Amino acid sequence: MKKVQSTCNYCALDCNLDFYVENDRIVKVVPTRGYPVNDGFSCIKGLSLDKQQSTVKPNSLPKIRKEDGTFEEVSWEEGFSHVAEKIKEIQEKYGPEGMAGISTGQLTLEEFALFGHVMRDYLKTNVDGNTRLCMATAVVAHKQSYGFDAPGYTLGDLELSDTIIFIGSNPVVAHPILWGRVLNNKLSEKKVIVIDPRKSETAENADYWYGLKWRSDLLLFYTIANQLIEKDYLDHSFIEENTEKFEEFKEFVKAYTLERGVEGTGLSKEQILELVELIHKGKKVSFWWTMGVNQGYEAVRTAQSIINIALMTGNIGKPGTGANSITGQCNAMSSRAYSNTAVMYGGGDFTNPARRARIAEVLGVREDQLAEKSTLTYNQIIEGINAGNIKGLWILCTNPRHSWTNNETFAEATKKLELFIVQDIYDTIESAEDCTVYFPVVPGIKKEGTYINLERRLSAMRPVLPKGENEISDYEAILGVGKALGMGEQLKGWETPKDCFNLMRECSRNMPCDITGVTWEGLEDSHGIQWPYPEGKEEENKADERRLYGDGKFFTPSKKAQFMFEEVRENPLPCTEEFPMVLNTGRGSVGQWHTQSRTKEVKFVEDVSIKKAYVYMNTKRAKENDIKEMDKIRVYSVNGQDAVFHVKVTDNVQYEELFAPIHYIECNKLTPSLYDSYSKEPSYKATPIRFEKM
Ligand SMILES: Nc1nc2c(c(=O)[nH]1)N[C@H]1C(S)=C(S)[C@@H](COP(=O)(O)OP(=O)(O)OC[C@H]3O[C@@H](n4cnc5c(=O)[nH]c(N)nc54)[C@H](O)[C@@H]3O)O[C@H]1N2
Ligand SMILES: Nc1nc2c(c(=O)[nH]1)N[C@H]1C(S)=C(S)[C@@H](COP(=O)(O)OP(=O)(O)OC[C@H]3O[C@@H](n4cnc5c(=O)[nH]c(N)nc54)[C@H](O)[C@@H]3O)O[C@H]1N2
Ligand code: SF4
Ligand SMILES: [Mo]
Repeated sequence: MKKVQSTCNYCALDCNLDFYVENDRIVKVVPTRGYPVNDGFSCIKGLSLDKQQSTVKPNSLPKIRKEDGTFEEVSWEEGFSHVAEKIKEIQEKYGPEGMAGISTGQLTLEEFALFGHVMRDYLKTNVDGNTRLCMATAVVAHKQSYGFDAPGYTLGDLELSDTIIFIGSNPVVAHPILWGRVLNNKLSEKKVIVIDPRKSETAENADYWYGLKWRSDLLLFYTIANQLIEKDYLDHSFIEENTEKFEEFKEFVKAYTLERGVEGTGLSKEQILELVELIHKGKKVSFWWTMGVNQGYEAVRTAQSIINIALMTGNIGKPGTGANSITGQCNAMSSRAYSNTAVMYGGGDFTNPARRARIAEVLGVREDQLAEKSTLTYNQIIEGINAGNIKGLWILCTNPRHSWTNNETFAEATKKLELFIVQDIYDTIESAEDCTVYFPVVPGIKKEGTYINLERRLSAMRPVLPKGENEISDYEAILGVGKALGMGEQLKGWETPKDCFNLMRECSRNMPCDITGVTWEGLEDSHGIQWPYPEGKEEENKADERRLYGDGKFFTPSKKAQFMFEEVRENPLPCTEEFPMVLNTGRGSVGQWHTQSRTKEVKFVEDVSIKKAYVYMNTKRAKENDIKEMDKIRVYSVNGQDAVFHVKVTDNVQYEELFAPIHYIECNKLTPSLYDSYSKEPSYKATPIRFEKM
């Protein structure tokens, strides 16, 4: 029996798994013992990866839609030349930006690096990622506060922290192995605190739950900051030596009185003061945030209000501390630095002359052969299609017809496209319904490449099974189109994922995310390697777990972290008499993954999960409306849409709230086209609604 160690390509933990293979069949999946992230454990999704060998159709060929609307199967060569011709035609007719792409945080580093090269460098088009729906807020917050998009923690910090505060984060469901690390923490003084309007599965298992009013986190953290200052619960020397703009911040938060905090957050004075004391008394306080923070209309400032608290109390860079953003998708961290979308390979702006020169040198091209600017954002791409300016779209490893906010606007957009390429492992996804070309590619178990997890750890994906006849990977599909487009010399050095990895390593040299010491072979069967890992410094970086900011130095020009703040804004989409309640949305269960295209891989879940869209409703509200478990309601949204849901009755959501799992397409039919002003991440979590019993 052969054993192959590879990476789980669902969530951002990037657990490593040992696949045992006999006669080209996976017979057993065992979480890798001794791997620092998941040491012999994993969740049900990782354990089910072997199911891909039967759920993904083997030996599929590309499909092109004919005039009569039916599909014709063609060879890969025909598929590539058809797509290349269509792209050229569109760019001739509508200009380079008449074509666009949507990338992902779930492919390998090498795959979206190549996609970015073909689409952005060569075709001069726009490509944004589904990471925009997810991590864009944290990216902008990090860049402004720390000077680089560099989450500094290591997962071991969860085991060392005496006060662990989760904000808008539900790891019991969304990051079970991370929650396992919390359980590993045996400190007698350990306290787990959850800040979430909903009594989530994590809140149910925490020591403290603060069920604040939705979208009031920014107000809460400014109120807390003001209290910490008034009580002088500060780390003065850290503030003095390692931060800037504290005095301005101090003045600014004076207006955020306890009374104002109580009124706006719905928490009591005692609750807020208790939280202040918990933060003060903790010796190693860590803050962990996820989508409850990232997906709002003032999300960047909210993330930074958490960073500010960590900075002013000196809870950063030391064991068990940090203002820590938890990433969602398995490779969002690679996508952020290596997709050539918002920043250049390895980080740095498209307008930075030194970076342009360096990247051109590494890729062996002229500077004018590199993308000239940061991409249009996801919302601008969809709006561009609907306005008739963009006529071609290529999406890979994402299902926006379901996951995009106000998702009927995506359905409307795709009908206007002359070329719509969908590249996926399942042709049954909602987004494929209107595609003009479908590219079937092999799943993770047949691919090779690199993943970077939430704590900056690189790990290897290696083929567990061989590819069958006609079967190709995402990398090969993108390369095929690049060649058909006539990229020629510009693809030199990109022949294989390993070649691409070596280019990306060079692009990272001397950047905060330097990975020049990592080698393709060195990553295999390893414990993974956290960046930075520069060449020549392997010995001093050999520890399995490393964190950033231990020396109090950040990546800004002054090396000091910045206090970033701005007045709390009035909610642009408040509840009204017509829409008096809010729709909260998020992950439903451990086994369900986003748009559920992959749920069939998790057989136990597929068998038991609810097939129809549902919402959670507060018991009192249900009683008042004579609604019983699994009754149907119609929910009307402020965006003008409505949809039918079954009801599950619970005390864990607020009276004014419904909570919809995102795994059903109805959910995002109702979410609005509202974004954070800086990150352009959708505000998915608080849509004004009303409902009607059916
Ligand atoms: N099983 C499973 N695991 C997953 C995923 C999956 O689809 N399925 N997806 C992965 C991905 S890509 C991501 S990004 C992560 C997401 O991981 P999480 O962000 O942890 O999950 P969510 O359920 O989206 O949202 C977390 C919480 O935010 C809360 N929230 C809503 N509004 C507010 C608010 O105003 N303030 C505060 N403080 N909280 C609020 C919600 O009630 C919810 O409990 O999960 C990853 N893991
Ligand atoms: N209301 C609301 N909406 C949300 C969120 C929310 O909290 N609330 N969360 C948002 C977030 S954080 C995220 S990350 C997005 C996720 O949204 P999506 O990215 O649209 O969701 P997925 O279902 O993960 O889509 C991944 C697709 O890739 C395919 N796939 C799997 N493996 C491969 C492969 O190797 N190659 C290729 N080419 N395809 C593959 C799968 O079949 C699937 O169709 O949803 C966002 N939408
Ligand atoms: S916790 Fe995340 S990475 Fe680990 S097995 Fe589960 S889905 Fe995969
Ligand atoms: Mo995500």
